[in-house]
Amino acid sequence: MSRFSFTVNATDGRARTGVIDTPRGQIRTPAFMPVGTAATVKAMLPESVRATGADILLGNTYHLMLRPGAERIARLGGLHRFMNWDRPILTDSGGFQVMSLADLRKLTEDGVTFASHVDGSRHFLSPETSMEIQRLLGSDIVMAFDECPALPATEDRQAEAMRLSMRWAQRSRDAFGDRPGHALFGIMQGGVIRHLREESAQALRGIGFDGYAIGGLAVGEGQEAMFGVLDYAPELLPTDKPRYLMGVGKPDDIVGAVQRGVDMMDCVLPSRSGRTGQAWTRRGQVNIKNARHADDPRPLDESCTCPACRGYSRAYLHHVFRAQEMISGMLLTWHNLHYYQTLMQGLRDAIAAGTLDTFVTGFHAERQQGDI
Ligand code: PRF
Ligand code: ZN
Repeated sequence: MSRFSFTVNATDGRARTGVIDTPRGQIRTPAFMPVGTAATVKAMLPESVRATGADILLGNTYHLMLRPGAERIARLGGLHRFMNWDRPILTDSGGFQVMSLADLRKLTEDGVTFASHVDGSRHFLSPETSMEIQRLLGSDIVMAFDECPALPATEDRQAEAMRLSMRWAQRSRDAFGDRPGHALFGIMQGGVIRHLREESAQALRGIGFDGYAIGGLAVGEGQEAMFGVLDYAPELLPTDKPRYLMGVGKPDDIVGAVQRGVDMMDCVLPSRSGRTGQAWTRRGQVNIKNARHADDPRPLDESCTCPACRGYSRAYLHHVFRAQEMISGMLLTWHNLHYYQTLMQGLRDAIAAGTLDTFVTGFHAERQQGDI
């Protein structure tokens, strides 16, 4: 029996709900993965992240290799022990972050050299070094090393990046080897061009992975174009393996992606926007720094059971944000992650009950009403 497996328990249209079993615990799908880039979900204790309902976190090869270093984390017992999170961790492979964060990048067939955004030091990432770093971290779900071009890009550019990513996917597979209990996910590229997505899916299926990510979306194409790709891309991938949409998204992006057959997602949005005074509720987005909250004794959302909504008024959240108190980021991040996980549970329950359409109609209707 394999120690990493995926079971689909119910489907509703193209949407699926199920469970990924790993040696570190179950991941209920569709799953939202909070981002713990630098071995922390910023402003949250791991037990608090768990209390919001998260089954798995995302970590970043790029950040951790630069600081504090993968060898050091390995010596200290691995990333789970280091950050005190004993459930599953998925790590991104680094290429995407190099392209958005590093300086002096040089891309070749072999890999990418770059200067650290932390201290300017020179580094090299390739399929082989990325697999080694993710092994040292002790990641449960390892991502193949890929290249994701920003959109808009010419068709030639999108084709070239996709084909390089597919050669790198084979090298990632070879370098990963056989590691029982650990999974390797391939990443589909191909931008917004259908025949490139088809070619990419074909290449990945030929190599064979434990799961399949859809990369190269939410990079500037807009929701309509993203949904356009998601109308066919998930079905190009094996039905019996998890499908992971990388770096998505806003609540309505998540709902649309799940409707189209996506099983996993991650995004910095709930945690990052919590620290900039943005809250997400079932009635839409709330900017807590707005003066209209200064005297408001009501919670962010009276139906929310998170600590921020059970114990604090909008007036308090407004005050601590304005005063730049640390509790501001803590409470808003907790609320946002709680909201995201509540949404995921709602989606899972609706798919299981065969009532996803009704759920989605209700989701949009509540948002349409606007904030209280
Ligand atoms: N590839 C990798 N990580 C990613 C992406 C990708 O295409 C994206 C695109 N939204 C986010 N994170 N490796
Ligand atoms: Zn709340």
